[in-house]
Amino acid sequence: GVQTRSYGQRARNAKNPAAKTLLDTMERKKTNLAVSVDVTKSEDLLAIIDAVGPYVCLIKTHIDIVEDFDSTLIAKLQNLERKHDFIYFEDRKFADIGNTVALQYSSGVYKIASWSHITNAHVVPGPSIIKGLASIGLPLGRGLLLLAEMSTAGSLATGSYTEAAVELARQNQDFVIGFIAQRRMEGLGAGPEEASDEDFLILTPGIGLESQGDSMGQQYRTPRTAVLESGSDIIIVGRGIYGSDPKAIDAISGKARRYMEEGWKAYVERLV
Ligand code: 5IU
Repeated sequence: GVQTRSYGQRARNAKNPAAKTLLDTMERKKTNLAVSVDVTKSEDLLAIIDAVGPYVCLIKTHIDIVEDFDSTLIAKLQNLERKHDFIYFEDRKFADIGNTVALQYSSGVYKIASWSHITNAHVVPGPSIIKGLASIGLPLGRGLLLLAEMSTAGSLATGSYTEAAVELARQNQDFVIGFIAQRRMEGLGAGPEEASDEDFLILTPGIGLESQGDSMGQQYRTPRTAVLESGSDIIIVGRGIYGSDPKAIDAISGKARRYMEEGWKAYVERLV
């Protein structure tokens, strides 16, 4: 297993405001669960977030799949954020040159930087993508995750590509707060004996208790495998929670609670 300091200790050392808020929220609510809500109707999006809100530290969105999006949706999302005490992660996976991603992040229909505390980026373009996003996000206190690995079968983000993502993060520790990855990569800080104050969050999608994967290359591992064996800090769960019926709100709450309990139990075990 991989050991780390507690979320609360790490919150106290965090310099980026989004990372600090996230870690504080995890410690306060005792949850390392993020729910990924990939639904196309704003009514379903809001109902699912309201149902899982008590059990999560983070809600992951794909705002561009909402068919009936209008700007009032953002205010409704923010009301749920206040009601349930979590923050947002728009899973935008930016991948263009610095100037373009700065515009995509700040402008257009979605104005992601104005409401999403955290977003993410591919490292294919190199350091310029971080520079572009930081020009918008840093003044707003936002945080960035780099895609170091993916959960899909045959992912090309492995080996030296993953190592390059870690290197880019180290060079931009004010804005880059962590990674989307399947494990805590070798040599990253946050260990109990760690002298340096380097600390990156590991957020892991591809988590499911009942299914091994889907027909389009997704691969699932359990919360326990991710958190205890692989050193992940936050489990990201989508269809494992809302999958069978996005209208079955009681079942969705129940499943969120179960994933929260599994994720937290694995975290507590890793601390000792
Ligand atoms: N997602 C992955 N794997 C990855 C990355 C992102 O599944 O490597 I990077 C996203 C895609 C989807 C969510 O929005 O996380 C997982 O949803 P399910 O739990 O429904 O498979």
